[in-house]
Amino acid sequence: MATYGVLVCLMVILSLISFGSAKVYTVGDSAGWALSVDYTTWASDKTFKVGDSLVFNYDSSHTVDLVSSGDYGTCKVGNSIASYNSGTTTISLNTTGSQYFICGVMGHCSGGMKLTIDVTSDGSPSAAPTPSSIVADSPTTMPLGTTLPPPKVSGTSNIPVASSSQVVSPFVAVVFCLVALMSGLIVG
Ligand SMILES: [Cu+2]
Repeated sequence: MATYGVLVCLMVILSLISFGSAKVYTVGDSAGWALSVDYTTWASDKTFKVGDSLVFNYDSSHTVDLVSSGDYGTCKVGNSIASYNSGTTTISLNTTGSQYFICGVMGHCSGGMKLTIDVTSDGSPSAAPTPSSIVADSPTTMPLGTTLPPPKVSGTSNIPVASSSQVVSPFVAVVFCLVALMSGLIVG
């Protein structure tokens, strides 16, 4: 009986953990890495963290060049730190700080093919100040709906149940599951 509850809890925990960890961002979404895309706008609503990655999709008329801040500002080509032209380039974000990408084809950077992102450390709550509607809704999708225990179980009323933080939510769910299991409330 209780085995089913344990399995459900483990699945919920694993899905929440994977949801809250590394993300893969396709630069420009379906438009890819191309002229006529505003990458400042594209990046403006995203929070990049260490462990995330960028995927550039582009045709053979473009390249992806990792450049310095100065070369980014002046759209200087031919001085890149690294340059890619395979058509599909995945950049792993391994360090915090700003990163600068331009297209190395003359005129394309000034034509808009330039992207800068700010990479923050993984697990930094202050990096995601905006309310997260997706994460806040996830617990309601648990297949436990009707058997979900009330917040106040075994004197754990100090758990920040209503937190909107992307970092805290999975943790709360994990604690919920553990508390529920230990209390024998989830019996499948
Ligand atoms: Cu280009």
